[in-house]
Amino acid sequence: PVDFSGTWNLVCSDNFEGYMLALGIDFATRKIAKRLKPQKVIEQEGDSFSIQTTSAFRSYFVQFKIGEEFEEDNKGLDHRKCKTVVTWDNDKLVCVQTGDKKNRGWTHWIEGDQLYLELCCEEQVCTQIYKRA
Ligand code: RET
Repeated sequence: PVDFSGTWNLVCSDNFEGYMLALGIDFATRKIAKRLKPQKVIEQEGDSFSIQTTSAFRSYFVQFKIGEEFEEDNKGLDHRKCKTVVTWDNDKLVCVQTGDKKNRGWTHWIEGDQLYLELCCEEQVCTQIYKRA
């Protein structure tokens, strides 16, 4: 089975700007955020996860159990509350964030020594690649 646990550093990001625009993130925040190289610290214990995304500017923390819906606050991002659920699709972690925004969610998977993150909101898809610290 896959283990996402560890510390991961962003190495590349495609269309984060489009994703942030779809979320309605303001201009000033987008200008700062697009230059950031966030670090992810993932703790996985069975089907329990905590994911800390840290940057010099702002950070985001989320905690969940596979298959258990929770209320996500998206604090520090767009602050829109979502009913969120994360499930396994084979070895991919698939998150659906139901709320005001259509087609909102993300998928995490590992290929080789790289962690992939695809972020979706409305018509926008952002793809990020992280490497182990
Ligand atoms: C930052 C900086 C401030 C503006 C925005 C950010 C985006 C954070 C995102 C976090 C995604 C977290 C996920 C967790 C699970 O893996 C970097 C905090 C918009 C998109 C997908």
